[in-house]
Amino acid sequence: GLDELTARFEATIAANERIEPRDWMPDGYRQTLIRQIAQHAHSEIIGMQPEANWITRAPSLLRKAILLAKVQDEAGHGLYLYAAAETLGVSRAELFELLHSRKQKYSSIFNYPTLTWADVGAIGWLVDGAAITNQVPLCRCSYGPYARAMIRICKEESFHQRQGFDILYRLSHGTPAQHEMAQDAVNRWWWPSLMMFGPPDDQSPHTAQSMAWGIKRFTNDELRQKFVDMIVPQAAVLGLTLPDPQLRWNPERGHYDFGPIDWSEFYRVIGGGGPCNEQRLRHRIEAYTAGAWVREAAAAYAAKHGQRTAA
Ligand code: FAQ
Repeated sequence: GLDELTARFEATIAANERIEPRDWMPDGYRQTLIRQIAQHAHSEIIGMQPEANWITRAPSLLRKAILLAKVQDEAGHGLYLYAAAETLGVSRAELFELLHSRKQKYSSIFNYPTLTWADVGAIGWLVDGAAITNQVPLCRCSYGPYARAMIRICKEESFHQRQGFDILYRLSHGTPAQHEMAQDAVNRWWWPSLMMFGPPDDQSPHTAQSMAWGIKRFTNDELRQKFVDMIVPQAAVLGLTLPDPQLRWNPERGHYDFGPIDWSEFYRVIGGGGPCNEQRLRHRIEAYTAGAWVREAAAAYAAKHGQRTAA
C-alpha cells in the first residue's frame, strides 16, 4: 500500500541512496524536481543569449572559438537537463510551452545586458562561478538522472569559469581603459550574481522541504557564503575590487561578511521587470518558431528511417 511505498522512499532518502525514474516517489517530490530541473534547463538555454551577443565581436579568433564552444556547451547542458526532466513524465514540448507562457522561470541573472567585452569575462568568472558553487552539491542530489547530468555539466562549468577569469585577468593587466572596463563589468555583475542563489533562507519557501528530500544539499545562504569566500581571494589576484564597502574577513565566523542585498531588485527581475526580460523571452520564442521546420524535418527523417529499419 501507500504507507509501504512511502516508507521505502523515506528509507532510500535516509540511506543517501538514489531515487530512479521507475521508483515510486511522492507527487510533491516529483513536482519539485520538475520545477527545479526545468528552470535549470531554461536558464541554460536563455543563458546562451547574453554571451552570444559578443560572438561576432570577440576581440580575436581564439577568443571567438572559445566563446562559441562555451555557448554551445550551454545548449548541451540545457538538452541533458530537459532529458533529465523527461524521466519524470513531462515532455520537452510542455516545458517549452511553460517557459514561453512565463509559467516557469529561468535564472534572474540572464535578464541583465552584456554591454562590453568585459561582461563576457565577468559572466564566466562570477556567473559560472556561482553556477559551480550551486551545482557541485547537486551531483549528490537524491534523484539519479539529475545528479548524473550535473557531473559532466560541472566539469564544463569549471572550464567556463577559468576562461572568464582569463579574460578579466588580461583586461585588468592591460591598458588603463581595459582595466576600467573590467572593473565596470565586475561592478555591474557582482550583486546580481549573489542573487542567483535565491532568496534568504528565512524567505525561501522551498528550501526546507528540498533539503529534507536530499534535492538541495545546502541552503541558499550557505551557498552564497561559499561563493563569496571563493571569489574574494580571486578578485585580489585579478587586481579588481568588489563593489561592497562592507566586505571584510570575519575571523570569528571564519567567513567574509558582506553588505545587504537589494531583494526588491531580485523580486522585480524574477517578476518580469528586469532590464532584458522582454528581449530574452521574445528572442527565445522567435528562435523556437523559426526552428519549427528543423524539428518537422528531423521527425519526418526519423519516421522514414524507422520504417526502413523495420522493413
Ligand atoms: N532566478 O524557495 P526558493 C546556469 C525562485 S546557472 C529566478 O529558494 P528553490 C549556468 C524559485 O524558483 C543558473 N528565480 O526556490 C550558465 C522559486 O520560484 P517558484 C541556473 C529564482 O528552487 C552560466 C522562488 O524564487 N541554475 O544556468 C531564483 O528551492 C552562464 C523561491 O525560491 C539553477 O537553476 C533566481 N536566481 O531554490 C548558463 C540551479 N532564485 O519556482 C549560461 C538549480 C530563486 O516557486 C551562461 N536550481 N528563484 O516559482 C536551484 O538550485 C534552486 O532552484 C535555486 C532556488 C537555488 C535557484
